[in-house]
Amino acid sequence: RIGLVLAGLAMAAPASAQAEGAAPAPVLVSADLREHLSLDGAWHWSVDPFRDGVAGFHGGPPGASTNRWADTIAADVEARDPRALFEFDMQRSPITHLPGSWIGHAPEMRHYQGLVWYQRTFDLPAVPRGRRVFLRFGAADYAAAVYLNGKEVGRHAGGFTPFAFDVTATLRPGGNQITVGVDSARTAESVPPPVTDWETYGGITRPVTLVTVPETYVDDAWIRLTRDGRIAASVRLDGPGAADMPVRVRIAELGLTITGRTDASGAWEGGAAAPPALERWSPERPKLYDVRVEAGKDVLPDHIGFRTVEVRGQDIVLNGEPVFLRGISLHEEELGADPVRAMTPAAARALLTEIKQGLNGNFVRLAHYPHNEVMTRMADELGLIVWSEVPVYWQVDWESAETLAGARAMLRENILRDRNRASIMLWSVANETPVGEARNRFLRTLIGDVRALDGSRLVTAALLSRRDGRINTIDDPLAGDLDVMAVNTYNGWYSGDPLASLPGLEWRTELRKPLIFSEFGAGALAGYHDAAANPHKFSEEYQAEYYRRTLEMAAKVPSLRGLSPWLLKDFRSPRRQHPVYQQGWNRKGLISPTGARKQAFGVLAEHYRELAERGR
Ligand code: GCB
Repeated sequence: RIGLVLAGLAMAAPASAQAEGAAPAPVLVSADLREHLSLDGAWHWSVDPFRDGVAGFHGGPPGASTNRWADTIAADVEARDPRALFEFDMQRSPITHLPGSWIGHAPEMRHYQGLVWYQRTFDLPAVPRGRRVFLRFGAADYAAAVYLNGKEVGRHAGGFTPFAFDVTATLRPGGNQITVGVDSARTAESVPPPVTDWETYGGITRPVTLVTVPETYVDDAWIRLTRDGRIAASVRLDGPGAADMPVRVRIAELGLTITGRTDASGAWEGGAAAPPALERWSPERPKLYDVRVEAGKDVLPDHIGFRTVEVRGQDIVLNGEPVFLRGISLHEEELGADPVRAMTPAAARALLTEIKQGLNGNFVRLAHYPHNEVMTRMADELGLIVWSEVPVYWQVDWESAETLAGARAMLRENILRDRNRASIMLWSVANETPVGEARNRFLRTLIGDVRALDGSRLVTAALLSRRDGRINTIDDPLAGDLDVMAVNTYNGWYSGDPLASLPGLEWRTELRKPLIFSEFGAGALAGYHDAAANPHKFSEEYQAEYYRRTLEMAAKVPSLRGLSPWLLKDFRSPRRQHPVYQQGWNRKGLISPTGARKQAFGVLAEHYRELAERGR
């Protein structure tokens, strides 16, 4: 299957592979703030369930009549030869608006998993000498093969991280044609695996842009406040002049300029004492500074907050003060009756404002994969601490080198994309994975990667616990490798415990570390009420009482330093097909798909108001 081929090819070493040459995949950090041409908007699309556009019926290359990416316009050929055979015609295929999952393109696409072709044309003047142009995708779910003017420019696997290809030499002055094959099929080797508890949202779900930079440019820049009070900069240039080039980091508002020179590989590490006037980023005052990284002809602008994060004993410490994380989990799904995972700044603002102002929260768990970059930028701006994770979820193939390579690539792409976001405090490497030797090895490799890429933040993972009567025990050996322990717990929902018994449950662990309840929750269909003393599951009353009792239980756990219940908004999940209560949605949201608040919303908001008043 080509899904395998696409995923296999792209996953082999780096998740992004240039078709020609072995140049490392560009990071293009903060590409969203660079000069770019948006390729969002109208694209043709064509479904290809048997993947005829990538292989002929005996294998081998596709025939001319089925090859959607060739630089041919069916209408032009037909004008010359009216009998020419085409079994597709991208230019006359239906049009949709990207970004957004294909589940919204047409009713018959609702449950489609497989290959879909996209194509559009655009005009461009000649690329000026001394400039480079990258074709960048915010994300395509799951595997993508990208063709420009009939030539393959690269592939990528993994549905939630950005990728870019240098297309300077492939662009032509005037008309250009871009074709993308996106295959949502997941295999036993993919991350996440085929079975999850959320909608796959196949397609091009994040912006497509042409980003223009000078020939030698700042590919990666990481500017942060260290725990010993320095503003540190790690910069990597790319291009013919990258070696031994002067670099400058300027923060005008602080009157700070840090200068240095790259080494032979184009890298530079520098720093300076943080000026006394530096105002630290916090949820209460999410101060961001305009930062410019300058090298040669390139100026990379960014908006960056400065703060420190650490663990002391059982405390999570932000800017030297213990903090309690008053949070909630969130999927990347916009409000509305028919979401297509088209996250805009406005949609992100609406969701995060519900957490910040509605729930009195200071924390969000962005589950279960890297979210759209507009989300982490918005968290920076609004002042919400973020848990960011990769979709190593439930049961992936722990023994597979390909799976591990894919997970590492995603983790790396996520961290490199977002290391400058002050809001992110925790990188999580896994969710509810079954304990075992191969799994422990796999996750320890990821933990090592996080520490190598970003030692300034905390590492966590959402674990499972063991239950024996009233006692819940956290004895997952992985907990010892984490800075912050986290567990998902559903006593009273998936178990038959009477709600009144929940406050009597106890938690045990041998480790002295901060603990977060990274999930707990109960389903409720908004508007379904049951006034009985012992309300029915799926009623708003059951959910509200479940929250009251679970929060009572949580208040007695001495090492608890944060909560991110499951979750803010109902979300689509193909696993949830109860015809009355679910209808294809996981109903554990505190708000309905269209934003109606359920009773439990008020319970959590009140709890968080009290915690905030007590300074927790
Ligand atoms: C979990 C998973 C989450 C599910 C949730 C549920 O533990 O981490 O992805 O959606 O439970 O609703 O069962």
